[in-house]
Amino acid sequence: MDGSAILHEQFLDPTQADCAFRELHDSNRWESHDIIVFGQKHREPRLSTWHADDGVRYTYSNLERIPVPWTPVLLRLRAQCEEVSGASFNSVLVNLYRDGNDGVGWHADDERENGPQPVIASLSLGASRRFDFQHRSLKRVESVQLNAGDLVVMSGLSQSHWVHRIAKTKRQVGPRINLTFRKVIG
Ligand SMILES: O=C(O)CCC(=O)C(=O)O
Ligand SMILES: [Mn+2]
Repeated sequence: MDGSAILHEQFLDPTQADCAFRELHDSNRWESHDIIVFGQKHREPRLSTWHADDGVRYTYSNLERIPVPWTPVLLRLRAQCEEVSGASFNSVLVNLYRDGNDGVGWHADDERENGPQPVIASLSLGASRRFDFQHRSLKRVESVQLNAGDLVVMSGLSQSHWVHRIAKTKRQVGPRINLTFRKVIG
């Protein structure tokens, strides 16, 4: 891949992944938001929260996210992701895909606030879902199954040359949480 996406399978062992999932699932104050895609307003098909250091702002799909405070579990996961990636992160978007009707369409994390070649650490908890990448010009698609505890670290040109998605699925799937740690610039 021109741009890099490195998969660390079972970055969290099953017990750690399960604890983090349950803690976030039960105690996070999940928010539901409207986004604007191709000029049309939609309810985002997932719940989420945005956590950031002081003064960090982030807007995607015309939605400006208001940060809520970090929690101990999020700070612990941030430190672990910083250690393995060698990057530093000032924010995390936490997403809850309640079932197969939730997903996120083709997009790249290429908003100005992410900077030109962002390092993004994406940690999966809960149910397994398929993560697809599509090359913007070659249209080639590559897919990987993300299981609880798996970490994908995207860097380099991965956001400028590729888009990615979590497709909705008719399969019976339980809830999945994904955390994308980012370094947002003001
Ligand atoms: O849920 C995932 O694995 C990806 C989420 C994502 O791409 C995003 O929130 O920008
Ligand atoms: Mn993304």
